[in-house]
Amino acid sequence: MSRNRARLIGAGLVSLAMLFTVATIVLAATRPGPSTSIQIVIHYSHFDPSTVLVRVGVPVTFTIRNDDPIDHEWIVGDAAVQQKHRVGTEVVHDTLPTEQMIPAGETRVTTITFAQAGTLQYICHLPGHEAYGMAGLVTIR
Ligand SMILES: [Cu+2]
Repeated sequence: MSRNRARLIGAGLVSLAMLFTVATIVLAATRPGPSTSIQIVIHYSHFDPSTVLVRVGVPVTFTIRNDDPIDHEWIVGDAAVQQKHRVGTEVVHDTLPTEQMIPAGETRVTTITFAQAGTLQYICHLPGHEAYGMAGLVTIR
């Protein structure tokens, strides 16, 4: 390999490395980090956003706004909790911060501290809503 060719390849590798560095910085700047304050908007029977990222042990305040003309609920929990509500007959949930009823056009604010890393779902269990796609995911890190 000629010295010039080797120099060209070297310059190319440096450029590539710089490109990756820039790409990594841009990604880091645009990727949303764990939040302590999250707004979830309900519209057309969907949660927006449908994925949120939070930290273990740090209180997170959720503001859930129902823009629909019908009632919804927001139940956060593991598979067992979701199954209980999926088949359950409990109509009113108003005692747990992780179980909110949000009447049409209203907003509810609740603060939750997630004790363990992992993922939990949030689902509206009013008839047909989960099947329609009214579900989201909390990732706890
Ligand atoms: Cu719903």
